[in-house]
Amino acid sequence: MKLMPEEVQQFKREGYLKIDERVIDDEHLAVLREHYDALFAQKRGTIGEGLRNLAVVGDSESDEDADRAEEMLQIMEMWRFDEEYRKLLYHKPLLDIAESLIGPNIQLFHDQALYKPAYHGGEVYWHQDNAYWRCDPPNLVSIWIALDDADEENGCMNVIPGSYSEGLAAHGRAESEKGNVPALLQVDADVHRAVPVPVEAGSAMVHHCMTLHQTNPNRSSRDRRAMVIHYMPSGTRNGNGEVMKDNLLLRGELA
Ligand SMILES: O=C(O)CCC(=O)C(=O)O
Repeated sequence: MKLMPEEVQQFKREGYLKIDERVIDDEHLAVLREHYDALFAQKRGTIGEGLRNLAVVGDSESDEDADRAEEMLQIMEMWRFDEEYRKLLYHKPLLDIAESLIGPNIQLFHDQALYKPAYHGGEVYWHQDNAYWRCDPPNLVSIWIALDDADEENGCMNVIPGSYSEGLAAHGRAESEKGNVPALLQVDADVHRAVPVPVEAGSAMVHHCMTLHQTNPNRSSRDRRAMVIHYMPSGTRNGNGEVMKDNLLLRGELA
């Protein structure tokens, strides 16, 4: 499922792309949903052990006074917990998309499940992924896979087209987490330039690690389950300047 040249051009212009074809069929989607729900159920109540609530308000997620009325739940490194998610890293349609954008030698940076529950799903503030990651060169791409229909009502992605080529914006600490470590970041984005990217279940969008993006709270009656895989060209350096040679090689060769 290599991208067409005009799709690659669109990505190069805008820093994001909605993938028109399904990347996950119905049968596969049912399995991924089942395993996703099972992992979130298993980890409920274990904040700090792989599960985070990015919407928590307070000094820390474990703080007894923290307000957890909103939930923007995250499990990092799903592939380490579940074989179906490990296999997903090697799913051909996804790697073909990544290869079209970053070339044949592809390593995993990391993956994450981002679950915005119905009625009380929290916001993710405007940010560029590389404000967190500080990777060099900043050429990573993320495939954001919808496990439920994601639209403006339940918190689909919003992006600022073209922002990826405008440099790293000055991010501040997000208010919600106050003194918490690791802190969430946020930036004042020009929201007039923002466009929503609704994605149907089983489909995906891809964004560049310098693209400004955000998701709104979910006040709808529908869950918004999503899975994101962050791919990097082999040879990418981390924020300490080290080549990440130990990250999983998903396709091709180590640089
Ligand atoms: O899924 C979300 O709500 C946020 C996604 C995001 O920030 C990302 O994929 O980098």
